[in-house]
Amino acid sequence: MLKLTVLLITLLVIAKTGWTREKFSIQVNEGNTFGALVKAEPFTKINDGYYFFGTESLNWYEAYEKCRELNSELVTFETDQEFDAVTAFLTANGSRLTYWTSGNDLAKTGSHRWFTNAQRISSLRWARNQPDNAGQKEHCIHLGYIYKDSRKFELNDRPCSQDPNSLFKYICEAPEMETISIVVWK
Ligand SMILES: *[C@@H]1O[C@H](CO)[C@@H](O)[C@H](O)[C@H]1NC(C)=O
Ligand SMILES: [Ca+2]
Ligand SMILES: [Ca+2]
Repeated sequence: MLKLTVLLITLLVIAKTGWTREKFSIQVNEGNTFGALVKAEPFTKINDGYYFFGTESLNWYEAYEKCRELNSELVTFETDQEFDAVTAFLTANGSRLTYWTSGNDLAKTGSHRWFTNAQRISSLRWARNQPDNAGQKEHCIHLGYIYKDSRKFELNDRPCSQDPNSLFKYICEAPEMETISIVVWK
């Protein structure tokens, strides 16, 4: 009983006086605030993003699973600048292949969205007359040289699966980074 009373008083005193300073403070910031060296393999850094270029030809679902195995998702182009940077990288590397993105209108036909963030696709990088949902079967979005006379990478909708002519390479995008700083009193 006495022990308990002493403990209670001690606790009360501590609570009243309190500690005037926290031992440490934590701060979380978007991005790689201090430009720390980051080991990103197998991802390639392009501007602020990290991308993996899958070399197997797969349907959209298989491609998504491959990205999830790498703790990433199929690429989302939040801006056309990001699209231009990634396709410039491919062009510089001599690629004219076709690659899946996260874009689709599986939830509601005609409402094309990036699957990773549910944002409507407002890109100006569609190939001409696309998306056209040809044969009412095209619900997943890829990039490539869409027509014989295409001169650059553009977006197009194709069947997500069940189509031997819609097996594409894929681009995975790593999650964004945060910097956590811990400040302590010496
Ligand atoms: C870049 O080109 C090299 C050599 O052709 C090839 O091995 C590599 O897979 C290419 N990378 C991409 C992302 O296309
Ligand atoms: Ca992105
Ligand atoms: Ca199409």
